[in-house]
Amino acid sequence: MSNNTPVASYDALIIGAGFSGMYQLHSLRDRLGLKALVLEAGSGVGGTWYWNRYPGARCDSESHSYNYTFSKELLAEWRWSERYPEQPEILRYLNHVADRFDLKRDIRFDTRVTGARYDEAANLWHVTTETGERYAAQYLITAVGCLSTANVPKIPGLEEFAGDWYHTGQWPHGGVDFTGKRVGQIGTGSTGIQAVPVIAAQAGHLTVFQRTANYSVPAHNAPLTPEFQAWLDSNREEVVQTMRSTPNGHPFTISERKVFDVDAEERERIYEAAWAKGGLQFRASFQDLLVDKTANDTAADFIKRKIRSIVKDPRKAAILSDIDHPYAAKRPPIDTHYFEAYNRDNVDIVNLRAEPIERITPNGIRTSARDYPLDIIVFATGFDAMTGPLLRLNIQGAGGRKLAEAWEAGPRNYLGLQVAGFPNLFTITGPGSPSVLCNMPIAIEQHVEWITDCIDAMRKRGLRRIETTEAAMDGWVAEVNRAADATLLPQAKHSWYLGANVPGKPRVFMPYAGGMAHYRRICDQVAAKGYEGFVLSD
Ligand code: N01
Repeated sequence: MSNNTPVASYDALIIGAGFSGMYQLHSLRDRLGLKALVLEAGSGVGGTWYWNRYPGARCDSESHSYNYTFSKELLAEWRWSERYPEQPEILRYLNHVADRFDLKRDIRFDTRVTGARYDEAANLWHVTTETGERYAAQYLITAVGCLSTANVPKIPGLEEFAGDWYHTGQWPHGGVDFTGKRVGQIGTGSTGIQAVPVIAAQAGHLTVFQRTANYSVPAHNAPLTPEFQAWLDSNREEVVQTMRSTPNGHPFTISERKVFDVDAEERERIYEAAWAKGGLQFRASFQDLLVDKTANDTAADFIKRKIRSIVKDPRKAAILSDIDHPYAAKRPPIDTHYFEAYNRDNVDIVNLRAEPIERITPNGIRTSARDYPLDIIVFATGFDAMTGPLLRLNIQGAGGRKLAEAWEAGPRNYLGLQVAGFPNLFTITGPGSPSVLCNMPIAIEQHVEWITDCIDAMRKRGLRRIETTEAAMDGWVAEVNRAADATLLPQAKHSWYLGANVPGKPRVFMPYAGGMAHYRRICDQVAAKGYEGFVLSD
């Protein structure tokens, strides 16, 4: 990059044009009248939904809850077609929003941020891009999502593989033709579980390489009926209120009953009904599923029995139901005929706990037991979650301190929103906020609105700089740990919530498990007390 490149100046720069960045742009530009610009690596809006085009990609939140709620008109005019929205439909929705609010004129596409440096003297953030552009702004807001840095495991030999390989989070826009191919898929998280039945239906043969067996509950996806739409039209306000008042931001409430309030027969009936209904609300059947291991065991046992009853081959059933963590301690997937796919003759499963992958050869995957010849390898291996997308921006705060240094032992911040030493930098759905433990649009809207209100309050008071303190961060990190330790979530040792899926990453429970509604109250109180825990100056 040449230093002669002119610097384009803004009040605020936003990185990423997904759900967060789009709403942040709308809020700062159209509500506060700021000069704001979004820098986006992709060629279109959508973020997660721009990149994740793998077979079967669909949201696990129900469609009528997976949208913005800030505009009544927008809510009323958009019609989802199915119970769970498919990736192309979500992308159409986000394009509709971008066009409706005329956002694209202030988004620079094909612009990947490669560095951001805070200039103390000028109180400005300087941002550089892969294409050599230079930008400056008073506020820098990251809207990069929690799951946008693909994790391709460093398996020896990948570069020698003679076939094709793909990561689900960087899927080719033209799709992949699996017809007649021998496909190997590594990974059985939410993504892998969505992809298996769709790939299986097309491929000659599919071998699934499973390291950690996983629970899944049927999604029971179906077209939305006119009756449901009519109900939604007359109950929209209540649905939004429910989403804003529950711990997880979904449009259903968590039952108040506990597992052992009912006898075994009644419990079985409740689980059967939840299974028949399908979806993420299975975990809302009882209030203590995520805090009491003995209670959780009853749900875990129910699902394991379901797996064994669906999967006909006892060997495959044993591998799939040998699950080592409490139900929902890892993000619980929902599926469309996932376990049923293993009843097909062209689908097999390999237990990597018994025969680990040794290397990739030109012809396929070699485990400690044998070679699996393959034409295509699909990495459904997840993401360097939460911290990965932030760290790869190469952010340097006051005194040139790198975010990577500040977070060497894991993410430390205040409210998931700010890091001491990085003034005027806000991280939407950063680690330490409810984010991935919540229906994302609800978490995103709360952060965007809080940041917007904060900047508005500063401007009204003639203030230009906001920075959190080490003490505030210490207190918040303790609260994040307390909230996680009050649940069974840290018990899943192979969870990306803990960073355990990326070798060498510090093991820290990253999202805030205290619940979205509680978190919202904390943030509101902080603001009401004049932004307690932050130092504001001019
Ligand atoms: O990723 P994951 P994902 N060798 O990290 C395995 C969201 N999402 O893309 O468990 C062998 O969950 C890994 O094994 P293990 C959702 O929040 C949302 O599926 O680490 N295997 C695991 O099986 C979700 O939680 C929707 O032992 C390796 C898998 O790969 C998040 O995205 C839809 C390996 C990775 O699972 C991430 O899901 C889909 C290795 N070296 C996803 N490395 C919605 O509906 C990793 N694995 C909104």
